[in-house]
Amino acid sequence: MTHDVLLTRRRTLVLLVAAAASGTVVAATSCSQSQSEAPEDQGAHTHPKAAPPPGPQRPTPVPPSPSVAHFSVALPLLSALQPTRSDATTDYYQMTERVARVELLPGYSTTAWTYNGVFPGPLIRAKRGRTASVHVTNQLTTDTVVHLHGGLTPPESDGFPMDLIPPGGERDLVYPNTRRGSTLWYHDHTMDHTGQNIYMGLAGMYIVEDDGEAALGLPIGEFDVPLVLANRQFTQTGELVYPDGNKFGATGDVLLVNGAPWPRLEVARRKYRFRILNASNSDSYTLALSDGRPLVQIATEGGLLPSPVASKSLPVGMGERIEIVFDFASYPLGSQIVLQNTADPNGPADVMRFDVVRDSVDNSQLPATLSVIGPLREGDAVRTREFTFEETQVADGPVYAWTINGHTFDPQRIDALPDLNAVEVWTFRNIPFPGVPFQVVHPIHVHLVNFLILDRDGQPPAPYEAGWKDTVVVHPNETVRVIMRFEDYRGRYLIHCHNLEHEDHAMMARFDVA
Ligand SMILES: [Cu+2]
Repeated sequence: MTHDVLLTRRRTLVLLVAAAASGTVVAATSCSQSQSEAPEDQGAHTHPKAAPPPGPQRPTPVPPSPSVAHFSVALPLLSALQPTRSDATTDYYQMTERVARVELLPGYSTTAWTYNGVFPGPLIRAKRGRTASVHVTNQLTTDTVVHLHGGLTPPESDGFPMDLIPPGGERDLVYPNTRRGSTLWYHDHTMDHTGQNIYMGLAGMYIVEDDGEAALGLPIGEFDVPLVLANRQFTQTGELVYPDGNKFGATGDVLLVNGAPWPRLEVARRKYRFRILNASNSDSYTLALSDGRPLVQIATEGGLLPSPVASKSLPVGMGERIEIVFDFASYPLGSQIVLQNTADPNGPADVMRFDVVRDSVDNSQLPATLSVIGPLREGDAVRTREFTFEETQVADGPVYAWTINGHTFDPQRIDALPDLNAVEVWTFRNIPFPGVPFQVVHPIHVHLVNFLILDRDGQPPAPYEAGWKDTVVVHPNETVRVIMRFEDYRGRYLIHCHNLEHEDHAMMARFDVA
């Protein structure tokens, strides 16, 4: 498919969907006062080609998913994908995108679009300083694109939305892994279809292991546990329900952790490291423990914080990763601690449960100093740029669309052109809908770089977000300033909202490193 064809399709989609925007927004106000990204809009099963009736529309309720007893399923542990071969510099991996029947809800078989037949995709444990070369074969009947989220990646492997792997196609993706240890993820990034492709299963965690980090003595092996959070909606027969045409965001009433609903993990009385990824399309979470004890965060998207930060609750927006170390040593055997989401407007909601079942020797450490965040000062910046994120009328018609600086995405248009090695300050502003209480957050993801938050509405970032990041949640009416250096690669990259349905409805912009 050519760029022009895609562009035409994109414009058509924007026009058709945006035509419903004002009615949909008004409808949303009547049923949600929340600032969460979960408007009661799941009923938008209507195909975007169907013209909506004028005026406010009541969203059609979606039937609930099959019920599952919470904590009845053991947490699936993600096994690491083994390289098919290795040489002096590179580890080679094979990934096949294919349809698979997977058991997500106990007793149900679900059709998923997978990497290598598993949901989420296989865990890749890469090594800092060693290249990972991933050979992707697309056996699906739809185009795909693979993006390594958080990677310092050359442009030809970064997964620009037009770099399609067609059905039957193959592509080699090269990830140099030169940046320090961190928890990344790979996921689909196909023009207009990222939301559906990820919802159907095309996402997985990617850890960059770092010898420097290993020297700290943090929990390793079975005590270093990836947790991939993603909510989904299911039919009564257990199939995934993707709300095609819903530009506000695909949500769901089942929270999966590593592909299992509200699971439980049996733990020993010792320290664990948990790497938490919010892979949900459109929902942010605020994590807290049921007994009120603080969570100790050690890392953001770009690796370790300067020192551990204890917080009663920790937000994790779409696309973001946080890492925590939690010590179960002080709990008696038999204790059960629930990890909750307190961002749920209906009250604390379950995420998963930790069951303390055994004693264990613990030789791991949680050092008071974890890392040095390289200085990057506002005075180093050679340029500032502003990006506004809003649903607004686009220039070429009486329609509303998700926009950045008033524009929908055009892959041919370069919206920013930083120089290689330049330091810049970028300002992100979330401009709310005028005159309605219903508002949304925009988690803003910048490809290629890691950035530091300078301030939120003029205030310094909270300690738990004072580290290297690649995605930052910008709340309604909020202004967030970030600073970063454009290193290593010239070429074509992206900045976009990581509400996947905002992204698919054109809330993206291209920047090139000159
Ligand atoms: Cu957004």
